Amino acid sequence: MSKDVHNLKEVMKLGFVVSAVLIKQLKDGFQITDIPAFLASEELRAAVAPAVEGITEIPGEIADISLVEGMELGIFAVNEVRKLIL
Ligand SMILES: [Ca+2]
Ligand SMILES: [Ca+2]
Repeated sequence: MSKDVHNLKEVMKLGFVVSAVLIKQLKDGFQITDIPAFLASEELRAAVAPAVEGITEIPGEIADISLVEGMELGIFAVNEVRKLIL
């Protein structure tokens, strides 16, 4: 059975969550309190564990990525970017 891309997706998700939390905190400029607020972010905390778990399988996932999986990741990325912008 071919590997899926869920570990890759979870790492991408973490990247998008980090961006979203940073944007939220830095929208009104940088204050020192942004750092603890960033670290305390529930959304960020929820995204870290799945991203770290199985991270070593990502090269294998990338190596046997299928067309459908590529499209799935593309759609996922577009949706996440849209969330960042809107
Ligand atoms: Ca994972
Ligand atoms: Ca701020």
